[in-house]
Amino acid sequence: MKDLWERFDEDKDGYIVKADVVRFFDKLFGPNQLDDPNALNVLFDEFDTDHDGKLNFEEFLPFSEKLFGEP
Ligand SMILES: [Ca+2]
Ligand SMILES: [Ca+2]
Repeated sequence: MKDLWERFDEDKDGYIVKADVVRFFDKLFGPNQLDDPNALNVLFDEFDTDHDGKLNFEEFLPFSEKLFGEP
């Protein structure tokens, strides 16, 4: 899981921002898979429980569970 976190947080600032998620998906699935920015916003806001616009590791865990179905 820490592994996955590090792949998302490529700039290693300790937070996942939307740009990190977009970059990760581009790498995984090819560019422009997230062509609906609203879908990303909805997904992101659902897990950004303190609404600071970024995901810390605690918020990232349920997020990755939803995406990849693993704890
Ligand atoms: Ca980051
Ligand atoms: Ca947050």
